[in-house]
Amino acid sequence: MDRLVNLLKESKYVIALTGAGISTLSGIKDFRGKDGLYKQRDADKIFDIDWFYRDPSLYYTAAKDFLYNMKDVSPSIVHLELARLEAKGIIKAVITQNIDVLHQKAGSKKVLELHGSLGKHRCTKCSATISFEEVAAIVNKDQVPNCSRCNGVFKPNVVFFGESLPVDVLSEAVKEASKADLLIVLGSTLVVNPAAMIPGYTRQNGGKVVIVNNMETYLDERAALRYEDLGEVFHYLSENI
Ligand code: CNA
Repeated sequence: MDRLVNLLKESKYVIALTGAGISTLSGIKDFRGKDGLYKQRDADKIFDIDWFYRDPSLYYTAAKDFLYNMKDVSPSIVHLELARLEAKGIIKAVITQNIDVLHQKAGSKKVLELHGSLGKHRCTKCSATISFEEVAAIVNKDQVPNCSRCNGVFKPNVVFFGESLPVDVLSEAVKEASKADLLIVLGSTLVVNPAAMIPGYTRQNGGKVVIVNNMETYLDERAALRYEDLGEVFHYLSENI
């Protein structure tokens, strides 16, 4: 891991690309990991936009215990270390596929949320907005949050499968990854596009990619360094950089 420490110290522009794996250390299930959500039946429907419009209770029921208990969830050592490395000037930005707002909770300043976040919910009919806390209170009573003005259903500001990514966030992420001389991919299977293509922009411009993930990814053979265990790597970094 000293090689990683040296690489982080030598690099001029380090970007992190994070996935659901880093939040398993905070107790939030990922999708494809060993205890991931995809082990459940019909899990692929939970974040599917057609299913959401057909039956929003499918999403809210599944997400209740896993995402709407967020006020009790603390950032993991990975979130905290990324914020510390940003404050030290080593990391320039975090590009995340996560929707759980834990990077901001940990103190990261520059966070690009490719798939949106649960911070806000918007009425699908009249576009009224409502806070996470208000929605969580309703969802935790096993109800679907509906708009008090028009009775439309509230949808989180999250990119569901079948929806496009916010263009401005994606283009900024591409710009940051292209500038990076080192991109560290953390806790992602790199199968969801276009996020999975982000490391390509770094490599295309001569930058290196490091992967920390306990399952294979399509980029493993092209990574400068590869590690399995996020907890182990970030404990080491916390003591050595
Ligand atoms: P994924 O496909 O579930 O991959 C996560 C990876 O992390 C898996 O390979 C795991 O094995 C690995 N992993 C888990 N814990 C560790 C650990 N301690 N050390 C090393 N590796 C570990 O998730 P992706 O992020 O690649 O997929 C993108 C989806 C997941 C995005 O659309 C997200 O919005 C979505 N998602 C987000 C959250 C969240 O915000 N916390 C939770 C679940 C899903």
